[in-house]
Parts: sequence; structure tokens; C-alpha cells
Amino acid sequence: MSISSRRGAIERRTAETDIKLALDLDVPGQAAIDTGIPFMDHMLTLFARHGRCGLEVTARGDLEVDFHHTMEDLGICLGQALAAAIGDGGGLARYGQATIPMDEALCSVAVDLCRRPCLVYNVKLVVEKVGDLDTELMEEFFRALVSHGGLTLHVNLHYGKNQHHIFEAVFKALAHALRRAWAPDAGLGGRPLSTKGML
Ligand SMILES: [Mn+2]
Repeated sequence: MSISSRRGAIERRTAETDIKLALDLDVPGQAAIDTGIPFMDHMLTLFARHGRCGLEVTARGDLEVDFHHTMEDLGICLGQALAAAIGDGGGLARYGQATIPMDEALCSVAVDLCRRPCLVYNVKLVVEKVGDLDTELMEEFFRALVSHGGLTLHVNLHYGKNQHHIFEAVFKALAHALRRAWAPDAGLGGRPLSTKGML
């Protein structure tokens, strides 16, 4: 796979949400995020910065209902864009992990870009909302990301007291783990890291 093609652009419109999302694995740290949910703008912006990728997101969802549809559909679009950017996974490190502190919170994330969706999500909710966002919806975002991105993702919060810090540790750990997993490994000669010869 050529480095220049590591990009996924998704336009997805339903009766509930209208989302445009572009992910570029080789445009370091450029983010333009407008989801209508300020806390997710904050999370996705730091995801792009720490993942050293380009991420553009414009979302208009039925926030007057609640944030559920928008959170889930953001996960779908990011997952689809990631899958497109990864392609057949040839020549990529495939695995990545990171343990990241954010003040008193500590989170470990491990990923496998294996085309098999699996989410393990152990993240404590200490309050019902951060900003206007229902904290329980974050798991819906990750479930959709995993289902549509075709990745195995383990998110384990070790501890934390402040919900903002907790989610910030989660997203930073995700970014650092993914950056390692999608990094090219020249020793693979462009082939997937698998004894099957394909992912
Ligand atoms: Mn913050």
C-alpha cells in the first residue's frame, strides 16, 4: 500500500444525522472538528493531535432528541474511515498499545487492526454528564467504532476520579495505541502481519 493513499473519507446522511468525516493517517495533527457536541470536539481534536493524523469532522445530528444518534454515528463514520485508510493492512505494525495518564486518571488501550470487531470496555463513569454529554453514550461511540472499523479494542481504565480526565486518558491512549498499530513496518515487505497471509 502506498503511503499517500492512507485516507478514508465518509459522507453519511440518515434521518437522524448528517456527517462528513475524513481521516488521513499521514497528515500529522491537523484537526477541524465540529460535531455539535463540544466535549466530543475536544476529544476528537486531541485524538488527532496525539494520533498525529488528519481528522476533519462535520456532524449535524438530532441533538434535540438526545446525543445518542450522533455519538453512535460518529463512531460508525470514524470506523469506516479507519477501515478505508488501513485497507488490507499490508505492511502495518498491526498491534499497538499505550498506557497514558491524565492527572489522577490512568488508562491502557490495546488495539489489533485485524478486521475482527471486538470491544472490551472497562471505563468507570463517575458522573452522568460531562458538559451536555451523557457519559454512558461514550461506550456507544466505541462500540460503533469497533464494529465498523473492524478492530479489536481493549480499553481498560485503571483508576480516575474526574470524568473529564478519565475520557481524556481514554482518547489519548487510543490515539497513541492506534498510531503504533497503523505505523508502517518496513520489515513486512508490504504484507500483512499474519501467518494466514491476510487479515
Ligand atoms: Mn481537557
